[in-house]
Amino acid sequence: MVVGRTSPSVTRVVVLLAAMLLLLSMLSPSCRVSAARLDIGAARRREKQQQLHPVILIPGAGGNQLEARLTDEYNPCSLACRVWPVVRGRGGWFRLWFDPSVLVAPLTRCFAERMMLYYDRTTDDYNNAPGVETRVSDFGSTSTLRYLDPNLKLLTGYMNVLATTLEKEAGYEEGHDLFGAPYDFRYGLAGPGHPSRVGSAYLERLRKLVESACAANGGKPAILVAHSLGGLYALQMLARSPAPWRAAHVKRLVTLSAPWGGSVQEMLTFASGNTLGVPFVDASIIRDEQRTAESNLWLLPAPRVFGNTTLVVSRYHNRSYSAKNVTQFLRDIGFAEGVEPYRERIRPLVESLPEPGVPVTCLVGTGVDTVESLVYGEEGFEAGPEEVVYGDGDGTVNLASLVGPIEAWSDSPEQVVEVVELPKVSHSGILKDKSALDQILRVLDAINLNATSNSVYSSSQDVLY
Ligand SMILES: *[C@@H]1O[C@H](CO)[C@@H](O)[C@H](O)[C@H]1NC(C)=O
Ligand SMILES: *[C@@H]1O[C@H](CO)[C@@H](O)[C@H](O)[C@H]1NC(C)=O
Ligand SMILES: *[C@@H]1O[C@H](CO)[C@@H](O)[C@H](O)[C@H]1NC(C)=O
Ligand SMILES: CC(=O)N[C@H]1CO[C@H](CO)[C@@H](O)[C@@H]1O
Repeated sequence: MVVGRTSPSVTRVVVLLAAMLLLLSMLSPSCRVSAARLDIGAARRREKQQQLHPVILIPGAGGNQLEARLTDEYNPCSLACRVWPVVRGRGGWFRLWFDPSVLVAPLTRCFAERMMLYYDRTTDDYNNAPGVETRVSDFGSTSTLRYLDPNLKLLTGYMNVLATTLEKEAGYEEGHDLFGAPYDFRYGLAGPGHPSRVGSAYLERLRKLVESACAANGGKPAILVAHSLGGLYALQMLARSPAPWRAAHVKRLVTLSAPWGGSVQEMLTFASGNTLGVPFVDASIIRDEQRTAESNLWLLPAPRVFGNTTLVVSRYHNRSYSAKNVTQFLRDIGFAEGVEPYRERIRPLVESLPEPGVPVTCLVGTGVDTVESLVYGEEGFEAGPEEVVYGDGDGTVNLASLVGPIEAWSDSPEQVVEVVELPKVSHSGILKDKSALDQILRVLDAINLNATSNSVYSSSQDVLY
């Protein structure tokens, strides 16, 4: 364990820092794929005797792009928010996430009020802010997954390195056997008996995409490659589909950094907001927005993984909180509105982790300092943590959450689970790290070349460059 100062990162705000770093590094050579690699891809494509199993990429939270449109019902908090953005597309649509203007102080508030979700008790479901319509564009394509901002193609974005590697080194082709399944990452899913209009519609859309990808590729079942929150969605889609459907349509689920049991860092997000130390962004504004996202409740540490372990201490309240005390924690940080949806919708959802019912490969980064517990002082939660204790994980998700829950699946004889640990690979670094990309190519090759593998657990120390 390492004791130190507050460390960065929240899945959703991760992109803020990424944007800044990318802006700074725009002039330096990017991860261009070399000419030699291009030749391998071309040769593979020529030699392609048979069709490949189609691949569907499912991004993590911050890797999705959202568009918004404002209607007459919209009640802006300021004049700036009434007129911003000045330039809007056909039908009034503009980019809501990710848009770098969020870094400009007066506009952070516009961003936050448009991003906020509202829990409606009467319908027991989440909605957008009044007067704000949102949409996920280019569903089915990997285009929005590849660039932070599609208008700035100079930026090597979220899943671009991965998608490009699949094209250049495994012979995949966009729109033919390579697809993307973006979603509105603010919404989540709920336990049995509770509606999730937006989340459930996404699962249905994903199912249809899987079916059409199979149909377009000679009936070959698809390989789902999902990052972070995308892994939780993919798992729920599979678990909520009939076994014959899974067998016919999905060959394997490959997850990258999936937070199966949530992460302690989410408690920091709820208590203090998390701007990753990016200047100009007001943490309290971002925090209030982050609290309303149902997906953030979903990512709070799950009791079945974290048990009684003390995760947060508040000296002001003279209390300590484990994953079993999340409702008390939400009250004490001043977010009582979150208690009911958490207790009714999220708790039952995270109580158990269903088996996917298709073979799974889980790639996880380890050995990166990850928030393990937080101590808040006499000043209370507003003042930020006095002490942050770090433990093992991928920098965002704790090791216990990355591997613990899926180990239970290995007890089931029909469930094939392969866990690959990637030392020193961070939560989002897994999308670019060579050792991770090599593992993904290995899995795809094994399937496409019809090789068999009996390994149930492997460690990839040997493939680290
Ligand atoms: C958690 O607390 C309960 C009751 O306080 C106790 O019975 C149980 O043994 C504890 N579990 C662990 C893992 O410490
Ligand atoms: C904090 O709680 C402990 C045990 O519950 C108690 O002994 C102590 O007096 C409390 N301190 C304050 C300041 O309330
Ligand atoms: C946390 O949960 C445990 C077990 O349910 C309980 O004994 C304890 O009083 C709770 N603590 C707080 C601060 O709510
Ligand atoms: C690992 C794998 O996919 N093996 C398959 C190879 O092809 C034969 C015949 O089509 C299948 O029966 C195997 O399952």
